[in-house]
Amino acid sequence: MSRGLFILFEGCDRSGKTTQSTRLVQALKDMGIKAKLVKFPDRTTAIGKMIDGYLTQKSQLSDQAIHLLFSANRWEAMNQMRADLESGITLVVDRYAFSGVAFSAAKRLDFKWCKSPDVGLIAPDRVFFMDIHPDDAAKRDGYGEEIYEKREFQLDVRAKFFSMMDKSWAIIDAMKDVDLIHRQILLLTKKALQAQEAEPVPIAKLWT
Ligand code: Z5A
Repeated sequence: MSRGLFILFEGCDRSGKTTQSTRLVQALKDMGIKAKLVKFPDRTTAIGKMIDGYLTQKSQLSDQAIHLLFSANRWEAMNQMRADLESGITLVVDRYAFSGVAFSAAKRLDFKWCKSPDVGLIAPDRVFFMDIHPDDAAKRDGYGEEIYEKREFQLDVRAKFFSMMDKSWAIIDAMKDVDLIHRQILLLTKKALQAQEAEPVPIAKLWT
């Protein structure tokens, strides 16, 4: 049995990551493909609860401490994610280490330092970057409720994402119609699954 793929959604706030990752998982299941949604931060764990307190501005943490908590929140999920991938489940992940680096580097923490705690995590096979200008994101429901949702900061975060892209990334115009985006992403995912079937690639490590 071939392994599952690690499909990642990254992007700025309110860009539609949750909308599209949820729809992709459902579409894959409808096609008979084993798929699971994973979201970071996972606010259900003890570490995740500390992160949630920070994001909703109920507690304060230094920039370094919150950065390391986000990373720890990913590391605590690694064994399960590896087991799922090895058992043939395709993981659709909503935010990951690139968010970690983009947000912390935008706070002026050293870029290399920001990457270091996430070195060796499982690397994604395909990344969909949901691209939206912060001015357009600000018009969407729920924007501005959490600590990072400020225009200049979001512009910097977007630039940091662009600096980390490689050939596994696809830039998706997040201003398009929800159904249209879904069809585009499903097509790209099917291609990635076919490529993996034809020429299997082992699970890789991030930034090694
Ligand atoms: N963070 C970090 O600093 N370090 C890390 O390591 C990680 C994260 C992992 C919480 O993340 C914060 O944590 C986040 C980054 C930081 N910054 N903030 N604030 P989160 O993922 O839990 O929350 P979020 O980034 O704010 O994402 P979100 O609220 O889940 O937004 P989204 O998933 O990208 O969008 P959505 O919920 O699918 O859609 C938002 C709205 O737009 C909703 O009303 C939709 O109906 C609408 N929508 C969606 N698509 C469309 C289209 N195509 N057209 C029109 N309207 C649309």
